[in-house]
Amino acid sequence: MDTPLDYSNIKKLKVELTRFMMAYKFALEEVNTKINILQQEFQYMHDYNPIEHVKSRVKSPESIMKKVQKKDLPFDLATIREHIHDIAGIRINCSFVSDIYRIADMLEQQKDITVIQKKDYIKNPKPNGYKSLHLIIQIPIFMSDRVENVFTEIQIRTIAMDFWASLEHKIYYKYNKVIPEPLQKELKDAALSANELDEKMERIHKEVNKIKAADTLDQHKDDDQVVFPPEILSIIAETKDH
Ligand code: 0O2
Repeated sequence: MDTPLDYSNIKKLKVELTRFMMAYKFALEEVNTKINILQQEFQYMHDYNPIEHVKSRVKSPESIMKKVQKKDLPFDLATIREHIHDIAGIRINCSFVSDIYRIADMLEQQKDITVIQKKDYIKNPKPNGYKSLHLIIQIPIFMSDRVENVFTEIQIRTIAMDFWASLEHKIYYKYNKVIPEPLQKELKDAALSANELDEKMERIHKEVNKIKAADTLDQHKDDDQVVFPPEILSIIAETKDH
C-alpha cells in the first residue's frame, strides 16, 4: 500500500528549494549591479566602455542534477551549495584582451567579493583551443533572517573567444561529447585564427589611442595661457590609453 503523502513536508521542501534557487538569483542581481556601475563609471571617467555584452543565468534544476551525478555527490542542498560553484553564472564579453584583466581586477578589488578560484585559460588555453578567464567568487546576500555567501562563476572573454566557445559548445553536444578528429583540428585552427584576430584588434586599438593622446596634447601645444605640469599631461595620456 502506498504511504500517504505528507503535505506539510512537501510544502517545507518547496519553500527550501525556492529559497535555495532565490539566493543564486540575488547573487546574480548583486554582481550585475556591480558590473553596471563599473561600466557607467568607466564610461564617464574614461569616455570608453570596456564591456560589450553581459549575460547571466541560474543553472536549471536538470543541469544541477546532472552535475550532482557527474561529481558523484549525495543529493542534499547543503552539499550542492558547497560543491557546485556555477549555479549562478555570468559571462562578460569584452572587445579586447586587456579589458578582460582590467574588469577582473576591478571586481577582485571589491571588498565584499571573495575570489575562491581563478582559472586563466587565456594564458593557459585548453588543449582544444578554449580561452576565457574564469573566476569563482563568493558574494554575501542579506536575507530577512541570515546572510548567505553565494558562489558565483564569472567567465570573462573577448567577443572572438565567445564566438568560438559557443560554436564548440554546440558541436560538443551535437556529437555527444566526442567530436570527430577532423572537426577537432578545424576547431583548433579556428581558435588560433580567433586569437590572431584578438591580437590584431588590440594592436590597432593601442595605435588609435596613441594617436588620440597625441592629438589631445597637440590641441594644447599653442595654448600659452595654460601650461600643463607633467603629471597632468601623463593623466591626459593615460585617460586616452583605452
Ligand atoms: P555548461 O554547459 O557551459 O554549463 P566544474 O565542472 O565547473 O566544477 P571544471 O569543468 O573544471 O569544473 O570548470 P571549468 O574548466 O572552469 O569550466 C567551467 C565552464 O567553462 C564550463 O561549464 C563551460 O561553460 C566553460 N568551458 C570550459 N571548458 C570549455 C570548453 O572546452 N569549451 C567550451 N565551449 N566551454 C568550456 P560546464 O558546466 O562544463 O558546461
